[in-house]
Amino acid sequence: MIAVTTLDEFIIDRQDDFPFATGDLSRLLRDIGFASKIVHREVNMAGLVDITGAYGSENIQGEEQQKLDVFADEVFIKALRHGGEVCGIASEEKDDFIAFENEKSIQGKYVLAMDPLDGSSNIDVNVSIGTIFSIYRRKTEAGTKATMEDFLQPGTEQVAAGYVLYGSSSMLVYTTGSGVNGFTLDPSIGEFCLSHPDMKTSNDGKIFSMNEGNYHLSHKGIQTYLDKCKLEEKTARYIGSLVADFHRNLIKGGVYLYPSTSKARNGKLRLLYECNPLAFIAEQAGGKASDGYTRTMEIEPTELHQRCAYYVGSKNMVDEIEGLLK
Ligand code: AHM
Ligand code: MG
Repeated sequence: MIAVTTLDEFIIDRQDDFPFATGDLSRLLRDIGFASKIVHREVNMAGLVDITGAYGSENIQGEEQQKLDVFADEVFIKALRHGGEVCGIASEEKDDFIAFENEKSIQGKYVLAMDPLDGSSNIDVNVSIGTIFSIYRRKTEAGTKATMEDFLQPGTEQVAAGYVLYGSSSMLVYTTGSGVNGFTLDPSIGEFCLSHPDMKTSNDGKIFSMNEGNYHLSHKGIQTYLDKCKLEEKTARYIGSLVADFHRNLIKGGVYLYPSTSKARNGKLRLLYECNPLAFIAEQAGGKASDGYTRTMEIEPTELHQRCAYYVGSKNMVDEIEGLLK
């Protein structure tokens, strides 16, 4: 028999790294692992059952919601409400945050921000999609309802963050601030198994990932950077699914760019649900994340669905972009 470390075993082993840990964070991470297995199952059935396609409603950003977005949102909320470790959830799919009122959850020490299914425009065409999550310690007293103050914390306050990639195989990657570890789902036993221990990204990379349809709408500095990448014969890779683009670049070395444009002054991606969690992972793997001027995790959020320009990946590549934006 081959020795494998499952996600649950790993989380329990790591709990001993935190003195005075009560196990709540460990339980929360396990709840996320469980919920993502259900989403994985559904994503894999997407072509078979009547679940693909539009759900017929729009979310707060005015984007059409897909059925699987709604499904994933509900699965995570249910699992976390049941778990009782978080007192509230902010989701990219919901206009406002949810403050749990049940007896157990109101005592929860944490809040969670998530994009339950990122890249959902890719669902119908069988391209990888993902879940992104970010966990903060609450600011308000346990036993009271969560408030906006609990969610509007800078990324530096994250206690854990991660993503699940539903791709050629499904993977869960997370950090609690002491390195990054990746787990691949073995569907035959229904367990995430440690496959990528202590993930590190290289300081330089060959890959640049941007929707170049936005080239002419972007800052001169970004245009210069893209031109330079081409002159240096770097590799262009853009899936249009942030989790998948980020994951590839993390492993192979590269940079992902979603700049502000003349049409979208703050870019497209959301600080709380997408940028901060992946910034935490990038930094923990030795990379960097920035809006071109400020370290992503130091941006003070003022609203839940705040957007920001985003450059993330290999450190020297992000440094170079920052230099060109000056
Ligand atoms: P979503 O949260 O509505 O799915 O949007 C986020 C996605 C990212 O996954 C992806 O990197 C980006 O939007 C692609 O945007 P564009 O189509 O403008 O290139
Ligand atoms: Mg998204």
